[in-house]
Amino acid sequence: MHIIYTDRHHGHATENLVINGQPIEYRETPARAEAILAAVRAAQLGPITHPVDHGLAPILAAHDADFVTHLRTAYAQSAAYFGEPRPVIAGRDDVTSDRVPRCPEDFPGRRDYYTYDYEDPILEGTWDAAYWSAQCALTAADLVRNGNGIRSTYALCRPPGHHAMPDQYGGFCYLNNVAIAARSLQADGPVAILDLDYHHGNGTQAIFYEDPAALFCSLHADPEWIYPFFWGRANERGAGAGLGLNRNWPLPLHIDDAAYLAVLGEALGVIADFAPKYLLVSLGLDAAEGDLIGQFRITTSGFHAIGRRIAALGLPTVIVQEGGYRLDTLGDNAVAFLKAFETL
Ligand code: Q9C
Ligand code: ZN
Repeated sequence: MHIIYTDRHHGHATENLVINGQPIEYRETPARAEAILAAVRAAQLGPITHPVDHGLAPILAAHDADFVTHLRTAYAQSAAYFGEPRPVIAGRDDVTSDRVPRCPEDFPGRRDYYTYDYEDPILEGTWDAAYWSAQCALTAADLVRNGNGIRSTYALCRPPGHHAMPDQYGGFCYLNNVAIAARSLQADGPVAILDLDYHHGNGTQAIFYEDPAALFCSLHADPEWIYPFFWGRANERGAGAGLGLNRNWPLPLHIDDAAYLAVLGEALGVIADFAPKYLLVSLGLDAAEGDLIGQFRITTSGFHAIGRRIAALGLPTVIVQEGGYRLDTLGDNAVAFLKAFETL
């Protein structure tokens, strides 16, 4: 298993965010990636290499140019507007699916326009971290595409990506790493994306909603109760030429291994029928038992079983890291999942 990682995420780090006067714990920390890195290194899963710089072009295949410009420049825009550098945080206190029809001219208006929630800071190092996180996914995709007998790769991405929409960030995500990698692989043929994060992959869903060359399947906590609330219901089936190629499985909040594996079997059947050239997996380890944000009960052996079922599809597979917040089991769960691909 080839693993792609860089420490460029370290500049995107905060633990004491203040949102509308309230201190909140920001759990999407550098320690997450470090815990996984230490575990995959100790398990000797394979070479760990740096991402190759693909530039902005493949990012712009998944995101709008004005949005990418905003992400790249928001920190400096904010410093100029307020007369001092400070974290960029939206001026609302809840997730919203509402949006003003056009991007406002003033900075606070622009700041809020490009995000649909409220707890994702843009710090001095956020653009750099998000850019290199996307490059990790792109490099992982290249290795599978170029063959050389490589059947599966793992992009140890941070920050995560699957909540990032074509032109809005949210859910700790800025650039949609898995979508960017998927778009690059689509040059060779249709792709399937399987999203295992505890939360619905609303960003990935939005990017491919009308795309006939991408199947999106997501298993996640029921958005009736759980973030991102406005997206992830079973009746969201795609549109236009992509109608039927978006599939959501909203699940009960405390689902265990056995019940999860049964639903996964359904999703894998849908993927097998689609017969994609490549499979991409959004690996959210926040489905784990005892996660600090998620409430599912997937065990370490459960993650191995999930990996085995997916590997049994026999598809060239790019695995992209998403959420996962329980630091003491994160590494073991990642290794358990990834080990299932050793025989692919
Ligand atoms: N008090 C990912 O897992 N809301 N994003 C959490 C915690 C946002 C999760 C509230 C959850 C976003 C990639
Ligand atoms: Zn998540």
